[in-house]
Amino acid sequence: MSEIKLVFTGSVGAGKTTAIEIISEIPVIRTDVRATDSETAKRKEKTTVAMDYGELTLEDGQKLRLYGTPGQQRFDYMWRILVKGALGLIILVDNAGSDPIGDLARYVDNFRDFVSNNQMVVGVTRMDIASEPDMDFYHQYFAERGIALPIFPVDARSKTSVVMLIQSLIAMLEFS
Ligand SMILES: Nc1nc2c(ncn2[C@@H]2O[C@H](COP(=O)(O)OP(=O)(O)OP(=O)(O)O)[C@@H](O)[C@H]2O)c(=O)[nH]1
Ligand SMILES: [Mg+2]
Repeated sequence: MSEIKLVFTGSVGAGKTTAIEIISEIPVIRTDVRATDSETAKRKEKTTVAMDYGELTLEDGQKLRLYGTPGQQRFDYMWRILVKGALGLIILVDNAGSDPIGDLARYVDNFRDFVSNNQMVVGVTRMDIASEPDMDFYHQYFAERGIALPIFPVDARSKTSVVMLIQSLIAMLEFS
């Protein structure tokens, strides 16, 4: 594996753009614009409308191409375009959102075709703002539905935190 394409997806404001910015070794190509719909605008000033793109080379020389999707459902055509050729998916969920479990369930469902042939990890962000639901709750919710999901708490503003999440995804790819 010389180059690996990974895609960050997940709910509006979960930290996809932030995560790619913090780990990318090149200036990130981003397509953030001022949020126009009231639902997004009350949560954050800017939102991704097409994609983010960054790159990261791991210590062993493995090069990662990192793509971020828009969170807003109305741009879901971009989700399908961006996952083409990707080997792994990272779903970020904003734990301080109004329905984090529902958000995650929707993304898992949306990407179920991709996930049946590829690997996926979940990062739950903003747990410092909202500690509930906790990790046990997430694990139990998906286990009860027969969905095996590696779920980790992450802070999208922390390079170590995001790199750890990516390392776990890469490890899953290597052993799959
Ligand atoms: N307190 C806290 N803030 C966080 C954490 N992770 C991310 N953030 C903040 O949450 C915001 C996330 O914004 P973006 O990175 O634009 O989110 P996005 O997922 O790209 O959103 P869309 O492109 O609109 O879908 C930023 O202000 C981050 O600084 C966290 O763990 N704790
Ligand atoms: Mg974004």
